[in-house]
Amino acid sequence: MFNWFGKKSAERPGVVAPEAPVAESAGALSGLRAAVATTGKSIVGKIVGLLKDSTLTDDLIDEIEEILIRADVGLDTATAITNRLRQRKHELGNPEDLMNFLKQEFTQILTPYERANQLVYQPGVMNVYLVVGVNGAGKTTFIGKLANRFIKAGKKVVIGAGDTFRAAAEEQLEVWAQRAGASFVGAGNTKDPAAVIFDALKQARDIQADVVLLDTAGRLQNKLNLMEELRKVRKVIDQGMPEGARLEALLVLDATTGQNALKQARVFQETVELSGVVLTKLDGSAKGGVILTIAQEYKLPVKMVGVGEGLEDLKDFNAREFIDALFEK
Ligand SMILES: Nc1nc2c(ncn2[C@@H]2O[C@H](COP(=O)(O)OP(=O)(O)O)[C@@H](O)[C@H]2O)c(=O)[nH]1
Ligand SMILES: [Mg+2]
Repeated sequence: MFNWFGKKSAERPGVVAPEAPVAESAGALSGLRAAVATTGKSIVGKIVGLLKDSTLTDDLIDEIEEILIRADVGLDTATAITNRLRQRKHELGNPEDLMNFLKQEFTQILTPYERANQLVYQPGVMNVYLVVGVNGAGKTTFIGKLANRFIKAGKKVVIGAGDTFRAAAEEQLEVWAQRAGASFVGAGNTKDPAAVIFDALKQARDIQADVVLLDTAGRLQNKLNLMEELRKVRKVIDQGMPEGARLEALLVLDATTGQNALKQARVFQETVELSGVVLTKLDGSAKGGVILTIAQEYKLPVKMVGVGEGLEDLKDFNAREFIDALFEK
């Protein structure tokens, strides 16, 4: 396992920068809320429906477990919750008590990650964000959205097209860079992602960029190649970051593929020390329960969520807001 926060970074992050990348707009809150609504219906709505005119029996608890699993709360997490529910079923006579119990359970799972939920940006140094994840998860789109955010906050942004596997991937990223107004470093003639990332970091040093966003390819079919590639990338980043620069490695996960994506995520976790997760396509996904699994079983904070395909469709994750939205009637 590599230490992604490497020797060049001043200290391990975790402290949220006083200067957040962008002030939250009023729309941000409703964005997360709207995106979580489908998951809320698929968990809380269904459970309330179950309980309407009956008491909490073991059969009902089994059904609750199934509902949780279907919403992509992982098996271990769902079982742990329902085991505790079995122990306390006599105290939880009505739907409201049960909702409070679930709310408490979810809060307990997410609270330890509350401080880590925010993407760290440290003013005055170069902030490098390496973006990893399987193909189609939404890496390139996320980079475009994040670039847009930082640019709007007045930051100088360089984007490096480290996905050299598909030519179309580079073009797509360049379009996003143009839309956001970020500097773009493409692959040119090379097929070597490490070389592109080397160039991007050089460009970032030359123009004294505040932010460097590095895209990567996510071909899991060849796990060894992928790991080898990421190791090389890691080495180049370490060499290319100026003194004091800080690095975050963000895993992009597709909320609609839930548990499957998570299994694949292990590969990245084995290779890179991840600082957090970006959960994309939460809009319309009924599987937002995966956020609980990410915390409980992967010990990772969700930092941001994608709630659509547009430039502005990126929201900061906030555990309290997420839980409130889940339980909203
Ligand atoms: N609805 C929705 N679609 C998204 C979101 N993020 C990405 N996508 C779509 O998912 C597809 C794959 O995204 P892309 O960024 O190319 O994935 P990559 O292969 O990981 O770089 C594209 O069609 C995106 O428009 C999101 O938050 N919501
Ligand atoms: Mg891509």
